Amino acid sequence: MRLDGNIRRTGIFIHPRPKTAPFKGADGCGRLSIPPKACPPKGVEPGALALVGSICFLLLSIFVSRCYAAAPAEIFGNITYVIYYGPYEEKVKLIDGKYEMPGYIYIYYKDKYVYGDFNNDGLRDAAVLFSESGGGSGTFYRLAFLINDGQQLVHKDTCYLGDRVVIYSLKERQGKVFIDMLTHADGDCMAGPSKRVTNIYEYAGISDSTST
Ligand SMILES: [Ca+2]
Repeated sequence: MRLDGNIRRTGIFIHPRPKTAPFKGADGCGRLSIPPKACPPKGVEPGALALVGSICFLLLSIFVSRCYAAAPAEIFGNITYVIYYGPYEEKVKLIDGKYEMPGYIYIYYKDKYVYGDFNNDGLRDAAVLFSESGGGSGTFYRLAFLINDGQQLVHKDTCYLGDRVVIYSLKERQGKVFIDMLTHADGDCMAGPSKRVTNIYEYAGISDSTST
């Protein structure tokens, strides 16, 4: 109570004692300190674990599939092929899918192949599409049979597919190669084949041809 600017003490007020004693720190001095927080136990939700596992599996699958897909291009694009000129033959080694001798010969691996046992010896062989030209307008497509000799694939035989034909796909069935392609009908210009056929080739030559 305020009276004429002075404070008149009417009694002693005692603050009630707190029911809970203040926290004393580790030093026991009674100073307030922040008690260490107890970390809640950490755990991984089963759903999160499954998601991480799925992502890892997907990434691994992509990696493996790319490695598997890249291998044939590296093999068939860096192998020695035998090229024929009438009675002559020449061995050329492709590097990164090509062999170029300007003004003379150009060989390209065409990124199509199929595996199979083409000589029936139990070892897996390959049939590979490549093109050949001398720098003019002609582009001659050939199917190379690469026979497994037990250690490596060796170019042993070649089937001529045509000049400026269009190759859609190669498939293997019972040791033969089925090629879905466009070849020339009567009246077609060389740059515009229009006749769609499935030709069947086997090691040592063409065996059949059917129009589709
Ligand atoms: Ca074989």
